[in-house]
Amino acid sequence: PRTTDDYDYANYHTLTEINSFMDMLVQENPSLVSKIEIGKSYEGRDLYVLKFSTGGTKRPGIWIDTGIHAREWVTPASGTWFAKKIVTDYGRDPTLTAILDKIDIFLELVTNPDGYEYTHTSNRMWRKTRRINSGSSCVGVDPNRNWGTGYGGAGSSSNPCSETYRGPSVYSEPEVKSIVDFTRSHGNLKAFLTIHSYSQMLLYPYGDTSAPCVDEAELDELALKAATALESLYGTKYTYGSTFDTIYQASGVTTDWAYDEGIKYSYTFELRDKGYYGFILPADQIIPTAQETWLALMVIMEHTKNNLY
Ligand code: PAY
Ligand code: ZN
Repeated sequence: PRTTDDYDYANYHTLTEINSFMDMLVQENPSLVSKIEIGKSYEGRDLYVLKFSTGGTKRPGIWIDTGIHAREWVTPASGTWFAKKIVTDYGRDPTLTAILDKIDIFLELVTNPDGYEYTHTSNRMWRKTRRINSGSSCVGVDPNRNWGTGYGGAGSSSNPCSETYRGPSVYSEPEVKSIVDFTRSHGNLKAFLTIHSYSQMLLYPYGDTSAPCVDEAELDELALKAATALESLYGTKYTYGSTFDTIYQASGVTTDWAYDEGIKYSYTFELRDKGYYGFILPADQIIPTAQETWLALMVIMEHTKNNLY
């Protein structure tokens, strides 16, 4: 494709194709979209974040990441669709326009590029980063067990061969550390939305403990509204609640960290399906998945805009 209008949103794409999508989007919408490099992956690939901003200085921000787990292909595919949706709807859809007139959106499409590339070249079911672990023949760290809150606890593994290996130390993965550094230097993120698949769930803190977070009532009510909006389009049913109560104990996860950094609206999405196809979701479900998820994202983003803190 030579423009983002020609891009095939209904199919899965390689890292190279997604990178060229980002460049086209920036080129076509220079006053709305820019591309930031927040660091480099373990294997040296650039970590890119799309910034959607209509101006201002240090406006409040909303973070969205997709593709932190390599095999969860529907997530970067949906993220790409979200990016196009934002540039299409800004100035046309009043709700999105009002959000972007106050808030910047940061979108990292391929948060684990080494792993993503590996799922295209070698092993479609790869989850982790591609770190070489000293003293082990097993490769990779789970980038969703490597964050500072609850790091090392139950619900993560010290075994490099495990799919939930937490890594040699907290923030050891450059893919994670780059987001930590970006978030802290920005200092004004108000929502942090990390997108996974599969399970059809909307999860909020905590994952490492059954103790409720202090904002649980508000996060739960907002999750209900977001899940209701999502379901309204195609009837896709989500369950929601804390990670601990809803899926399982998981420690060192993104949302627990983001929440404890002071970012109240911190959620993990688990997109389609509930396990029939699992990670190998057929490509004809990409656009419907993105469309329904967008409705939930809009609910959370609008609530964030109306409840800045
Ligand atoms: O961040 O809420 C969280 C933790 C839950 C996810 C995790 O284990 O990292 C859930 C799994 C994921 O998306 O990675 C669920 C999928 C189906 C899996 O790999 O088990
Ligand atoms: Zn995941």
